[in-house]
Amino acid sequence: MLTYFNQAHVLHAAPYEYFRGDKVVAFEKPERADWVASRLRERGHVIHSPDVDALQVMGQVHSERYLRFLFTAWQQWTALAPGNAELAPFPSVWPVRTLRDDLEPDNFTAKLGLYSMDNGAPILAGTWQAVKGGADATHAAALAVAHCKAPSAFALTRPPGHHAGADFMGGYCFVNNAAVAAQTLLNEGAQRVAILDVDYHHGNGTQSIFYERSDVLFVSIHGDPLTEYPFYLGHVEETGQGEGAGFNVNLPLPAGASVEDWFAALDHALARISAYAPDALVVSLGLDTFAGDPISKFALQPDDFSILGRRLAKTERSSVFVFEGGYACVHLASNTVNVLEGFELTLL
Ligand code: OKP
Ligand code: ZN
Repeated sequence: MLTYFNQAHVLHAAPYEYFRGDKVVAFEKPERADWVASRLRERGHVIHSPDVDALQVMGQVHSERYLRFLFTAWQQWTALAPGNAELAPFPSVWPVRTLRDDLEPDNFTAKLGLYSMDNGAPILAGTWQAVKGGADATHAAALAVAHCKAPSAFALTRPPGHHAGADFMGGYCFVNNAAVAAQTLLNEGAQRVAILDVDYHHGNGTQSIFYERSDVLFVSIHGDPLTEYPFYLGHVEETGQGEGAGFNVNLPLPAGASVEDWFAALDHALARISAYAPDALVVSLGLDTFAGDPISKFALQPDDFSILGRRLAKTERSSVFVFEGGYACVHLASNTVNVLEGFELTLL
């Protein structure tokens, strides 16, 4: 599959994350994307570097103050104290209910908390470049599909994006690449775009960005937020608001759900997408539904990823695949390629 690879991704490499009360080696690491890139090359897929600038589209799905903060955060942080370049600033205070989020404080830690949903997205020296490169790769993939250079394209990038909202980072995510892809397709003439999020974790950022819009249908299959990250969004009754009423579909499954139940949810998702009759499809392609994923609890096997690709192809929509989660080092690359090849071979 035509792939746009964000080579700047290596510039964002968190040394550790907080997990079950402990500091552990980060699950979301540069090798993830490199493994997938090598596997794609081995299998003869063409990999391009993005040669476009996504900044304008990023501004359509994120707030200006948030993007300005992301762009300047490392510089603000290192200007504060001489040793700061050796440290990763994690947020430690958040404006939850009753606290004001309309005013941007002067204090750096306060700003960091204002723009974060959790402590899972540390700002590092190269974070902006990595994240901007990811948005560029996604923009390029969406442009290629919009301009009919290919029926489908893959944005191979990290860190992932689907937890990032218009105004906040979190859950490893900074810029919502799926939203960038959908907005690009609309800008290029699509009337309606569907986003299918198959990552194990609910795409709260994507849902919230499009919650009051009818030009983007968001459909997600994920672990029940009552027990699974991101916890505070992703329930069945969240169906959209205002203009967007009826254009948000959550299909949560209990942690430990069977493969059969997962594919039943997929059928339901695809039926909803089909009824919407979108001009294009964006797939938030998380591979953490794999049985061997270290932080997730679904049970898909390698062959199931080929089946997923085949079922997606049956929708016969121009499709942009955006890489999201997936943390099982040994199988991540082959599972990803199984989806993409399952899709392409069915189209042929
Ligand atoms: C990202 B994606 C905070 C991080 C807690 C977050 C999981 C994010 C998954 N310490 N874990 O949807 O695969
Ligand atoms: Zn995930």
